[in-house]
Amino acid sequence: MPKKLAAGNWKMNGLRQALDEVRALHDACPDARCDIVICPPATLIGPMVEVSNDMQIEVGGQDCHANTSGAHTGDISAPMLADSGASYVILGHSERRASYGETDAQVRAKTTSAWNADLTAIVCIGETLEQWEAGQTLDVVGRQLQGSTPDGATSETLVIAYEPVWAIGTGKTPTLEEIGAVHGFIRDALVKRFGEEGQAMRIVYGGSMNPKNASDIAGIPNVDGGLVGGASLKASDFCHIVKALD
Ligand code: G2H
Repeated sequence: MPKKLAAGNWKMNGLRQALDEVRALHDACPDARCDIVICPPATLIGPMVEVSNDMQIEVGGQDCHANTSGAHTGDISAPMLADSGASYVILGHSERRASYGETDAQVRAKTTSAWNADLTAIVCIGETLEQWEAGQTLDVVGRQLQGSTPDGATSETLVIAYEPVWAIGTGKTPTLEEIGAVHGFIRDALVKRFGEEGQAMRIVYGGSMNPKNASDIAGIPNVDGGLVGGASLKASDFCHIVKALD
């Protein structure tokens, strides 16, 4: 079974003072057995790497450009993230797909760029409420999975995050059975495409994961961790989730 991953997605939250939460997280969960990564805003990546240097906490970006450099005002490349000390990057989050029209092909190109910079890509996929209600979840997830991930993925370079869009920041989640069915479907697709390596790839759940539901979600087969937004901002809440995944 893959080692579980607790990934915090701080989104556009956090000034320097928020680094205290990283120290508090370390103090609260010093011996975590799962992998921990926090993806703060780009402005905090360097400072967070310094703070977490002696801790078992890795740092990631929330997006990268597909190119390594060039005239792309406001963007950050994968080598820049790596140069700041990041080791992961979230790609294709539904907020970026919705706000910036990111397509599967773009996410796939960004993933290749991330790999070239030795970053592990956390590629997000998930259906909207409309698609969920229309019973299209597996179609959408299967299409996004295929379209957003390049060939040659390994368990070291790729993490899949299943995030139903309607569960993000809403407090709503699918039932445990529903999450299990989608993760099982993703596992089958990964094994079909990547062989044995697909068995070892981590499939994490995201969408209103919190200290109350973390243990139940962590116990579902093929759930190898969580991508946690709001509940990763407070060390005490995130530590609860880390412990549930341990
Ligand atoms: C989903 C998740 C983090 P939240 O976006 O990726 O956010 O846990 O706040 O629903």
